[in-house]
Amino acid sequence: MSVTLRQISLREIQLELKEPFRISSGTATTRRIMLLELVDVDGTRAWSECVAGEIPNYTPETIDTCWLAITKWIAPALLETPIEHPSHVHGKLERNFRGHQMAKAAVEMGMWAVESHRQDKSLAEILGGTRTKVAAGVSLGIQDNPQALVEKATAAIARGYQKVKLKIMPGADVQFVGAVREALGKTAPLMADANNAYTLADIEVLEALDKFGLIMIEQPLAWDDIVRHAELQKKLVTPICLDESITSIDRAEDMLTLSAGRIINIKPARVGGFSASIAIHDLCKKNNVPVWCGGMLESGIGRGYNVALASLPNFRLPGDISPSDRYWARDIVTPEWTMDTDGLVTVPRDQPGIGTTVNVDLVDDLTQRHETLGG
Ligand code: OSB
Ligand code: MG
Repeated sequence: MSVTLRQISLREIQLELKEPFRISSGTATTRRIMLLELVDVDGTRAWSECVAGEIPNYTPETIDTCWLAITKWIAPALLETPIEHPSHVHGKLERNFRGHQMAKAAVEMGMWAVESHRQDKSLAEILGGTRTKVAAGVSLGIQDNPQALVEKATAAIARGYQKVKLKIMPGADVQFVGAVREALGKTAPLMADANNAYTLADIEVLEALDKFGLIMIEQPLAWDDIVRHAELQKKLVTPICLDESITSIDRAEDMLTLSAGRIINIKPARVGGFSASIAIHDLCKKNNVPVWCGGMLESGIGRGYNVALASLPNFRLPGDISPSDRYWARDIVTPEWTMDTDGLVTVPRDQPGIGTTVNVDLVDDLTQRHETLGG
């Protein structure tokens, strides 16, 4: 059964976060989110989300570069072109077209959702996902002082989150993580994420963090580095988890070859979509390296894609898949994403696509710009 896209509509909505989210490279307050609506020649439709931020502080992409890449290159390459299966989209988009993974992923993942509707099977099922529930963690932004972070982390554990990720940067690291470890005790499931804030010259700080028994330290060094992470991993007991550096299956292979990390955070958008995510998942599974699903402060649409992906068997650690009310006063889907008191999010396995319904009227109200490609 092949898919042929007839139309791709792009919109930008703005959605205000309940509280600012600060990482070492910048602060998000109102998210500018690109949503896509894909329509195939038979009229099957699916919504998808492009997760790129407003400024290029995570990867080089932004919502504006994605808008350009989709309208100028990606949509023209796919519209009216029969595609045998969504797993073929990634290869087609990689050929002679460098980078722009988040832009490519927004369309590729949308095509998986179209396929899921065409087959009337859940997205989780067509991806090969086996779980009925996925474990959720929370990612806590950098706070003004250690006590504020302790309060947030304590509340997160009480709420049921199975993992608490503490964002760190120079000046908000050892004291902050130490205070949380002290308050929550030795067994609390804590990790830290530096978003590239350190270099090998900061070894003393990194060795101090190594003493806290963290599940992992995420992306301490440069966003595109593998080699120095390998050097650092030799000096740390704590597993390094790579996020920004893993942009493809090749980079995942490099990490394994060089022992540059022991865990991968898979964000499907960062690697160009679901096919690349599944390839990295399978490679890691074969090498007994756990993966988990990262987040990009998604709306309920992007969250549906993450939940489906996290249902694959080697997603063995809790994902950054918090419920809708962690981020938004009101999400753009009904029902919103919820988490039970054991920190589990239910995978919608009895309906196709993202597994929840888009509030189109609300999306219309929030829309700042709109462009339709194809007929
Ligand atoms: O490094 O994982 C990251 C958000 C924006 C950019 C980078 C990151 C994050 C998060 C958010 O940690 C996690 C979430 O969506 O809850
Ligand atoms: Mg990260």
